[in-house]
Amino acid sequence: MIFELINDKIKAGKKQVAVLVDPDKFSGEQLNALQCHEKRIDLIFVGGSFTFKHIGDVIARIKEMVSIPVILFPGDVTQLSANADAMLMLSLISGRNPEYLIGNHVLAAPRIMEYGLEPIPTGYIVLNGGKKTAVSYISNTNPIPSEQHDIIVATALAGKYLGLKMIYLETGSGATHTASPELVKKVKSTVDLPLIVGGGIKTADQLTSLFNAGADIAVIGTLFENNPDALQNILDRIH
Ligand code: 1GP
Repeated sequence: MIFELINDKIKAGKKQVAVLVDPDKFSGEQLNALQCHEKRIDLIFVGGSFTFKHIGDVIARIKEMVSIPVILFPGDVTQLSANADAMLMLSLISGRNPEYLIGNHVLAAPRIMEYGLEPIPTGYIVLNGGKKTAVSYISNTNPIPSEQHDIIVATALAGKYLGLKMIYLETGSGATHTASPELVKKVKSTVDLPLIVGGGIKTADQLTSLFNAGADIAVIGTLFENNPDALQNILDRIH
């Protein structure tokens, strides 16, 4: 079970790096980099707010070459595949759009069961990361202003009380800034759930300060997409 694996690493005090693959932009260079750093990448997330390529084919290509767990990070019900090891069952709890709180989940549920996928219930909290991102536009939701710490912490806490198993703090793909370490610390100390942080991470320093503040999993997407080799430097620094 992938959730158990994630939790065991957290209990052992290990911070985890997740690399985000957008199926539309997947390349041979990315595959090489995943192979090259296989031992130092903990998870591969696959998906995005807006993709059209066949997600199952991309996952099959990855799984042929690397044994890192692949977790679906689906933007909608078209992004499901039995080839993945698990999926983030995302509730977009920062938003007020019922389609992203229950509508898509109803459509997806029979296929999740048929595929035998492990769903990991995750509270997805989108923060204002400095510019309008695809996730806000496509989901038709407003991000929470990132300085509104009390609202963000309360949202994460509500997610915990609703039974969600992980919290994902997101400033959006390609964000100009990440969630602040101060905010990460507040969320983690109030809501003791596995905490994923993503959006705008470009340097080892950012990664380290998010980890030190309490993030358990940091997601790197755009940097890996634009320059797969950049991963080397970051992984060297943090390991
Ligand atoms: C986006 O959190 C991820 O959903 C990763 O963001 O693309 O900015 O790394 P970046």
